[in-house]
Amino acid sequence: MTTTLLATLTDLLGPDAVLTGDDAQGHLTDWSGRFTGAALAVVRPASTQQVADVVRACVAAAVAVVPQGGLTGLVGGAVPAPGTDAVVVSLTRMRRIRELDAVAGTVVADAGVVLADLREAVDAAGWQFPISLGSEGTATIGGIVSTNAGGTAVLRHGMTRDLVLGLEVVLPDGRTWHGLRTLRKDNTGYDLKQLFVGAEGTLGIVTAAALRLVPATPHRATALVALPDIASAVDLLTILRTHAGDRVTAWEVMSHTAFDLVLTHLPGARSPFDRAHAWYGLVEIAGTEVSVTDQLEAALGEAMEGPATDAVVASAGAQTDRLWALREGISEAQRVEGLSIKHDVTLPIDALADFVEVTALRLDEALPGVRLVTYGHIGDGNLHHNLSGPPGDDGALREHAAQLTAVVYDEVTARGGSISAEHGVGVLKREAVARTKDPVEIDLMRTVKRALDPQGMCNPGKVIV
Ligand code: S2G
Ligand code: ZN
Repeated sequence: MTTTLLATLTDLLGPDAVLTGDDAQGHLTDWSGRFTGAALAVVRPASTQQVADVVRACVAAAVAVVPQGGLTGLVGGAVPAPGTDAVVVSLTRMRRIRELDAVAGTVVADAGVVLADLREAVDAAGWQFPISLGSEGTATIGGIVSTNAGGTAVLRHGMTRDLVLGLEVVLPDGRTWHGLRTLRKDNTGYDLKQLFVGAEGTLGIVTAAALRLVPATPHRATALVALPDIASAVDLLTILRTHAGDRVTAWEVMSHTAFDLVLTHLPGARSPFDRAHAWYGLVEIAGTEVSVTDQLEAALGEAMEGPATDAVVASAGAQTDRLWALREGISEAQRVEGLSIKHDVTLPIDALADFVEVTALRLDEALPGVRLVTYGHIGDGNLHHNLSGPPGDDGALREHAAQLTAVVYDEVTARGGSISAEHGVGVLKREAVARTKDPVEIDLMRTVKRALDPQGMCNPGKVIV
């Protein structure tokens, strides 16, 4: 069966677009480095028609397909699950921006378009596509749609889900759903596109997306704020909004542990403050008027009377970039430091401070010296409550990983939070989601999966058990 399928795929796509053996290796481990799969082949179709042809061939051979974009995921969602025979379908050859409507503020892009390239093309047309990720130089449009990616501007513009107007999807039976409408209003039945956003390729292969753009905000005012604790970051969100309303585009928080890792590992990184602080916040206010700087300074003036202990306002582009690099460098800095146990969680905003305090105690009981590399999108209630081992002791962290994660998820669930805010479920969180989510919700998700993919063709072993 395998050789017949490989021959069919090669006939369909040409030999250069069917990778096996060593040629396929670069497609089999995701960004986290924790998940490596095995594939019968990795194929690189050049069109939606070719994707549909591949799916039909795999259906005939009863071999599953695993859709793949830039492979920047962290939960094993885009590589074959352990023990599954599959063909990886990489969308990275499909990189056309099909249409950009600078009047309506919409864009239609192939799944393989790199996020940074889309953002650049849209900027040039006087708009912006506001999904901003550290991995945007590699992440693809199909990938951010399939994982419902978030990033640092969710506070103002929402997640990818909020920006999708229509989709083109190759379904598990090989049919293509041509749903690339850019209409703002279309109330003609179920909102089918939302089934596929965040489904991680388990209901079909997203081959293109029609996306909503937002007006450009050329004036950005950015500041790094020193804080005594995370509760102050929550208090400051109210002050920022009082002064700048919906122009508050980002409000990111970092523990000193996270901040210090960046100072250690990011070449040229240095703190703008003359002493260390317990927590740091990065705020960005953006708009069409220069007054955003006045609004930021007024907000910081009030903040210095209360929750803030110091603040530095970026005076120009280069300093803005340096402040953002302190935040965007955390993920890489923690990777350089060693093993990172990641917890991408959401909590009610008023529960964040208590969650951090209680988990710090419980985690240190479980593994004395464990380091909380906590940072994230405070306005969304989303923390990356990532753990590094006691200095130089990744072994102890690896040994206690399951116990430490159980503590974090236990405290999240107890506060009505979510154990996956923006990174999705993949392989990593499938069991935990099945354990913690409402059984009716699990049953509904299984019903949808059975209805759309009765043969279990698309991305088996991911998202739902
Ligand atoms: C971020 C990146 C993933 C991680 O930087 O906001 O989503 O936790 C994270 O390393
Ligand atoms: Zn994040």
